[in-house]
Amino acid sequence: REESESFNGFKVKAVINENARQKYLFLHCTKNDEDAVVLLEKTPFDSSMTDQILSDNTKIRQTLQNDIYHTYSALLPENLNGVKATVICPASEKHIKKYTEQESFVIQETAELYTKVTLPYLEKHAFSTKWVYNILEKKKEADRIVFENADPDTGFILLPDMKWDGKDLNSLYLQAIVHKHGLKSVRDLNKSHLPLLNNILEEGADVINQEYGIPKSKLRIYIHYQPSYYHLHVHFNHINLESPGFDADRAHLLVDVIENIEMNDSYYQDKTLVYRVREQDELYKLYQDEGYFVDFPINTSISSNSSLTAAS
Ligand code: M7G
Repeated sequence: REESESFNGFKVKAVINENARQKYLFLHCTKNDEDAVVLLEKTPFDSSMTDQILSDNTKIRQTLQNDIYHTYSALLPENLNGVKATVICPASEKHIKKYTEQESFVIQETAELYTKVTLPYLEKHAFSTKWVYNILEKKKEADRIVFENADPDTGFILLPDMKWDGKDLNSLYLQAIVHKHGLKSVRDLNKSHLPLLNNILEEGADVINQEYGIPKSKLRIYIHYQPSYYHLHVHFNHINLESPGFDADRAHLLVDVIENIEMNDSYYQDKTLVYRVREQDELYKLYQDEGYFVDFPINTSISSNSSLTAAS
């Protein structure tokens, strides 16, 4: 749906995250007394448009000249000067926290800790997966579906991720969302899901090659643990995309997941899984209550005479 609207009516309450290198700004706002999260991100250059970028339509103003060195501030024409804006409204407290910069901690989640702490948490506190069911039931984003295998057990829908502008192939980002209900995360996977996982890997990669001309050797295909949304989905990125989501403390490559399960049916039920939580995450608080961080006090200084204390 392309409609001309504006940000009239949005009031900024706080800057919750910003990054000059990655060129994004996340804001906590209100609109009509409802909380909103607004994510602003400069879009990549379109390298097929260099003729237009370096043309009369781009206005430049010199800021420095020294010998052969010249710098300018440049104003590109509107169609080449994009900012992607994502709005979450009404946003819950949890959404605001999700996008707020904060300290991270590593958790080594044993099978026991999963059952005792994590599972009760995600059954109670996880984000709603309404948007996922809207896609699976074709109520939303139906026109964006790139591929569907409609089998209820081994099928999935492949479509562009909300994070992708749909244009720049170097930042290609698609999601494969499984049709099967009840698979929360990698923790639930075993040999019975291999046909599903292999379909996603093979059919997903084939379709991306056909539709976008990007071969499997250029794709990073992975599952998050912990995910934000506990309905199994697989991330497909162009290998050139730098995204915080593929860090070692979150991303599990789909080929590894498949091979681990092939070797051991209960691999993901038995394995200690390592991941990052952030200080405002409910899960972090629950692990704190569990005494998980007791051996590694976070805010206490080592010793008042220690040089480490002075340096930190
Ligand atoms: P995740 O691993 O559960 O959590 O991935 P993360 O968001 O913390 O990475 C969910 C993925 O689904 C993310 O890459 C989101 O950008 C994407 N996503 C989230 N929503 C709400 C939507 C949506 O409404 N539509 C689409 N197409 N993608 C979404």
